[in-house]
Amino acid sequence: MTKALLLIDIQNGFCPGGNLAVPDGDAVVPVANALIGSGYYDLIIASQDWHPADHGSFASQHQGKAPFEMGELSGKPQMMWPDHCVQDTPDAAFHPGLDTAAIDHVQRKGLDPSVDSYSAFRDNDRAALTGLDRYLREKRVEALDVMGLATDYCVRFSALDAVDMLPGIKVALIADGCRGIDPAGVEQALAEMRAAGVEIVESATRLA
Ligand code: VGL
Ligand code: ZN
Repeated sequence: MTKALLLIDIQNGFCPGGNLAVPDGDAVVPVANALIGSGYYDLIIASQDWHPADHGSFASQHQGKAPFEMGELSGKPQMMWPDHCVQDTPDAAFHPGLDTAAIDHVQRKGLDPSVDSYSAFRDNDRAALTGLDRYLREKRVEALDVMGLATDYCVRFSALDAVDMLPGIKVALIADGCRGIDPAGVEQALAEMRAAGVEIVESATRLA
């Protein structure tokens, strides 16, 4: 069975010191490295939030808006984020402790300034695909483990899209390999993923 690990947005921007730091975000790095080193996976894939400097999810692009307020983007409700993960800046780079040499495929997302893209598979309008679903089909992936940052945003939407867009693939969440922005959001995200058929597991089950 072809098994893949999908590492979501393990970037400086989402780790302590980053522009959109997730509490304890860098704690996922040793979990990712242990899973990579275990030999359990046939493929290691990493997504990378990769925004232009004028991305419409940034509060800085909206008159009178502050980060973490709701606003609008292209006529739809949108969380206003601090400027983060701007292309070719250190904030967008993978965490320096991550074993990036082991990554087989990088999927960038969030390039279109007019729409956000929490999922590594498609934008928040579910219109433009990134191509990751096609890549996983081409590689005949049968089991996909998802982990990274942030549980309540990009991890959640990526895992839900994997179930939706890749029927027949077993999708699991590596719970100890994730950290979230908002505790209530994390609880809701876990419930949604579980309800959608995502198996919630600990990394130890892959390291045995
Ligand atoms: C993310 C908010 C904005 C994430 C990305 O990686 O979870 N969250 N951009
Ligand atoms: Zn972003």
